[in-house]
Amino acid sequence: MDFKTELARRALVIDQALNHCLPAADAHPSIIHEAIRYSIFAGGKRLRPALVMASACAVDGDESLVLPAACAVEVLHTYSLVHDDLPAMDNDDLRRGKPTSHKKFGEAIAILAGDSMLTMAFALLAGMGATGRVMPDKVVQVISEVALAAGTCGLIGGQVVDLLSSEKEIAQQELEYIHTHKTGALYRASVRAGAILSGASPDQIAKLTAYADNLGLAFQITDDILDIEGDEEKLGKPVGSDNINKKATYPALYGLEESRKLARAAGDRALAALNPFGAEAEFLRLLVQFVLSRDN
Ligand code: GRG
Repeated sequence: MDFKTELARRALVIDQALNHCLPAADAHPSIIHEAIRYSIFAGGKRLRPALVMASACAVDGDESLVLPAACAVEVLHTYSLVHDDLPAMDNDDLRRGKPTSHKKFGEAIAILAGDSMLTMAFALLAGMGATGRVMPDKVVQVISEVALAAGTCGLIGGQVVDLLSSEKEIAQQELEYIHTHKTGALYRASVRAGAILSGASPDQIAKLTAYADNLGLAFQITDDILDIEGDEEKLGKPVGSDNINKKATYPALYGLEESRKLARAAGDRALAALNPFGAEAEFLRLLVQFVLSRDN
C-alpha cells in the first residue's frame, strides 16, 4: 500500500461525505454556512477521520459504515481550530496558509461557526442511530466517547492548562497533560469510534487505544519540533537556539535530539500495539512513519 495514495483516497471520500452532510453555502443565513465550509475545506490533512476509517478496517469493519463518525471528528477538530485561533486564545491571523475564520468573517461569526460545528458533530453521530446499520448502543457509546474527548477531560481541559501555562516554565507532567488532552484525546476517540462501531472486541479496542495514545504523542512531539524549527527559520536563527526555551514544548524540556528520540520511541510503541493485527492494519502502521516524518 502506498500511504500517500491511500490517505488521498480517504481524504477524497471524507471530503465528498462532508460536502454532502454540511448545509449548502447559500442556505439561509448564508454567512454562517459559508464560514463553516470555509474552515472545513481549508486543506486539513484529514488524519482523524482517516483514523476512524482505518481503525474500522483493522477490525474487518466497513469504512463506509463509519463515515458519519469520520465526518463528525473532522467537524469537531475544525471547531477547535477556529476557536483556538480567536483573539482571546492564540490570536492567529493564518491557519493552513489562509486567513483564519475571524479574520475573514469577523469574530462573532467565527465563534458561532465553531459552536455550530461542535453541535453538528454530535448531530452526525446521533444520525447514525437512525440508519439501522449500527446498533444504537454502539452509537451511544461513541457519542459518549467523543463528548468526553471534547470536554473538560479532553480538548478543553488541555486548552485551559495550556492557556494558564503560557509564558512560564512548566514541568514534564503538565506538558504531558496538555498534549494528551489537546491532541491525544481526539486521536483516541477517533480510533475507538471506528473500532466500537465495527463491533471490535474489548481486547482489540484496548490495543487500538494504546496505538492511538502513542501515535498522538508522536504527532505532538513532532509538532513541537516543527513549531520550533519554523519559528527559528522565521527569526533567521539556527535551529536549536534560544527560542527553544520560550514555549511549553518537548524541545524546551528535553532539547531537540532527545525530543526526536522520544517521538521515535512513541512511534515504536504505537507499532508494537498493532502486532496482533494483520494486513488490514497496514494504513495504521504506515501512518506512524508519516506522522514522524511529516513537515507540516
Ligand atoms: C476547544 C478552543 C478549543 C481548543 C481545544 C484542540 C485544541 C484545544 C486546539 C486546537 C489547536 C491545536 C494547536 C491543537 C493541538 C493539536 C494540533 C497540532 C492540531 C493540528 O492538527 P493537524 O495538523 O491539522 O491534524 P490539520 O490542519 O491537518 O487539520
